[in-house]
Amino acid sequence: MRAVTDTDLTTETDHRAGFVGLGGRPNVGKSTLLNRLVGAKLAAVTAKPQTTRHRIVGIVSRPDAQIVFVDTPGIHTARAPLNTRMVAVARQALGDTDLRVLVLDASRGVTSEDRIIAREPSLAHGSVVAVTKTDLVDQNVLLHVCAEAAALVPDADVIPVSGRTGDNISRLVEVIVKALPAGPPMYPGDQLSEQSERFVASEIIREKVMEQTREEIPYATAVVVEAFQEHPDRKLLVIHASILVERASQKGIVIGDRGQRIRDIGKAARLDLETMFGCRIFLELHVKLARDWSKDPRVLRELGL
Ligand SMILES: Nc1nc2c(ncn2[C@@H]2O[C@H](COP(=O)(O)OP(=O)(O)OP(=O)(O)O)[C@@H](O)[C@H]2O)c(=O)[nH]1
Ligand SMILES: [Mg+2]
Repeated sequence: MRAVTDTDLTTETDHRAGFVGLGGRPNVGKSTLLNRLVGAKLAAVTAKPQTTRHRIVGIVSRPDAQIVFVDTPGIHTARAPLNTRMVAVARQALGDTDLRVLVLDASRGVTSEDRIIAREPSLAHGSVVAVTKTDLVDQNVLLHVCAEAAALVPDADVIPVSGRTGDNISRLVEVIVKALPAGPPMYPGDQLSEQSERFVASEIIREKVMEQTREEIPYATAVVVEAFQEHPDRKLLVIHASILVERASQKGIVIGDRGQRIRDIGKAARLDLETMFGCRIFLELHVKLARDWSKDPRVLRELGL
């Protein structure tokens, strides 16, 4: 035991900490916002809706506050088992936060889906609305969307931001910090996320698969890291990953003509993995038929869903 000093008392009463959920419809820019807020690429981002499938944590630590951001899958009307699980993950993750940020897309305005989602129990009592993608609209449109957002969630702080350019992000952070409960940090100050390196690697690869395929393929694929071997002194990481497909016909599409597509996916993923892990990467990708994996509770569980 040790004597309580003035410094301890100041720290305990002034420090704020909490979990802050980022929720909203698919494709509004939640993951881009998470990556920008944390200053690291933790979540996969693609132009296609329903990119995020898991709860993704990103931690911001400062002397006066620790904000644990929780990125979530987009909430949508889900019928298929994978989608149902994604929406359940989003609701559960948002429900377990201290503060929720409803994310809206300035370039789309407030849509009927946004109106339904704003009333979700998991997002209700959200006192902050982030209207993102402000770089895509002019000032008049932005004012209009912010007014609609304010009417949608009365008493909320409506903050226009751009996840892409970083515009007004510091204002969003200040508003969030003010709304957090007092409390000590929950994670070590240098911890950025909760996800394992294997998971981060699988998401980087999945992002490239989703970006480089079309129609049903982005939704019929998943990535499993089979091996993740760090060489001594960490100059090289050897990663073996399987890209799961649901049907035999999808295998050839992912592999591409004479293997071109899988090579492109591998190259793009390797470059991002090297940046992420700060070392050379040897990446081996393998396309594996896991028939109807997205409907199989066992596989979904293995994928953490
Ligand atoms: N111009 C612009 N584009 C953005 C911004 N934020 C996100 N985007 C783009 O919008 C698309 C969707 O972004 P995500 O961050 O993946 O959106 P999300 O809400 O996480 O989507 P889901 O994971 O599918 O729910 C991508 O093409 C992003 O590059 C922004 O501030 N400005
Ligand atoms: Mg996302």
